[in-house]
Amino acid sequence: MQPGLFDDLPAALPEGAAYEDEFITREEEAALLALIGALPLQEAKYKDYTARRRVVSYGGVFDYDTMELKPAGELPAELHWLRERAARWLGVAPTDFVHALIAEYRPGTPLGWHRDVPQFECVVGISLAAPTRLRFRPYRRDAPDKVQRADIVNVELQPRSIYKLTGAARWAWQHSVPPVAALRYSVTLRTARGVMPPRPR
Ligand SMILES: O=C(O)CCC(=O)C(=O)O
Repeated sequence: MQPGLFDDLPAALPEGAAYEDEFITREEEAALLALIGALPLQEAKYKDYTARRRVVSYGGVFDYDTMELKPAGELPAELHWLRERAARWLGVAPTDFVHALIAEYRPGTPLGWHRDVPQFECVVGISLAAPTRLRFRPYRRDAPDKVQRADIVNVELQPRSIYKLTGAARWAWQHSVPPVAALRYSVTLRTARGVMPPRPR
């Protein structure tokens, strides 16, 4: 069984997903939290809906009104080491990560069921501060909410851990985060559509 999975839930993550604890040290986590505290996080907008999640994007920002990727600033230099380490872990070049999103989840903040926008391919996520669950359900285009409870797969995201969503986990499953119990942050990095590791890891 992969570390971090709940004992009473299905053992296997969807194909193309992986999870690893202690990807960064406590000191690195503290430095990232201090850095994030100084970044211009804003409540995310999805058309008419303003989410409770506060975010800042680098390398591109997805405009949900036009459904297009618009330009955004470069990833701050203080985050390059994290991008490099995550790239090594995934098996791509650091600059293959063309997008970064830093997200803050204040207590009670959820992230609804979704697949990431199709402009991107692989997703990796590094978790900071409080733990939470990442939930997966098979993506059914015809009836997204008709998924059986038994089909839902959960992984507990510990602070300092990393996960990846590639292949089927990325395209054939949706994911969500239930309302968090305590303040949590994530740094997610995305490759451009079609850019993936040469061999599955
Ligand atoms: O916070 C996380 O780890 C999940 C992020 C996510 O799914 C997203 O930003 O699309």
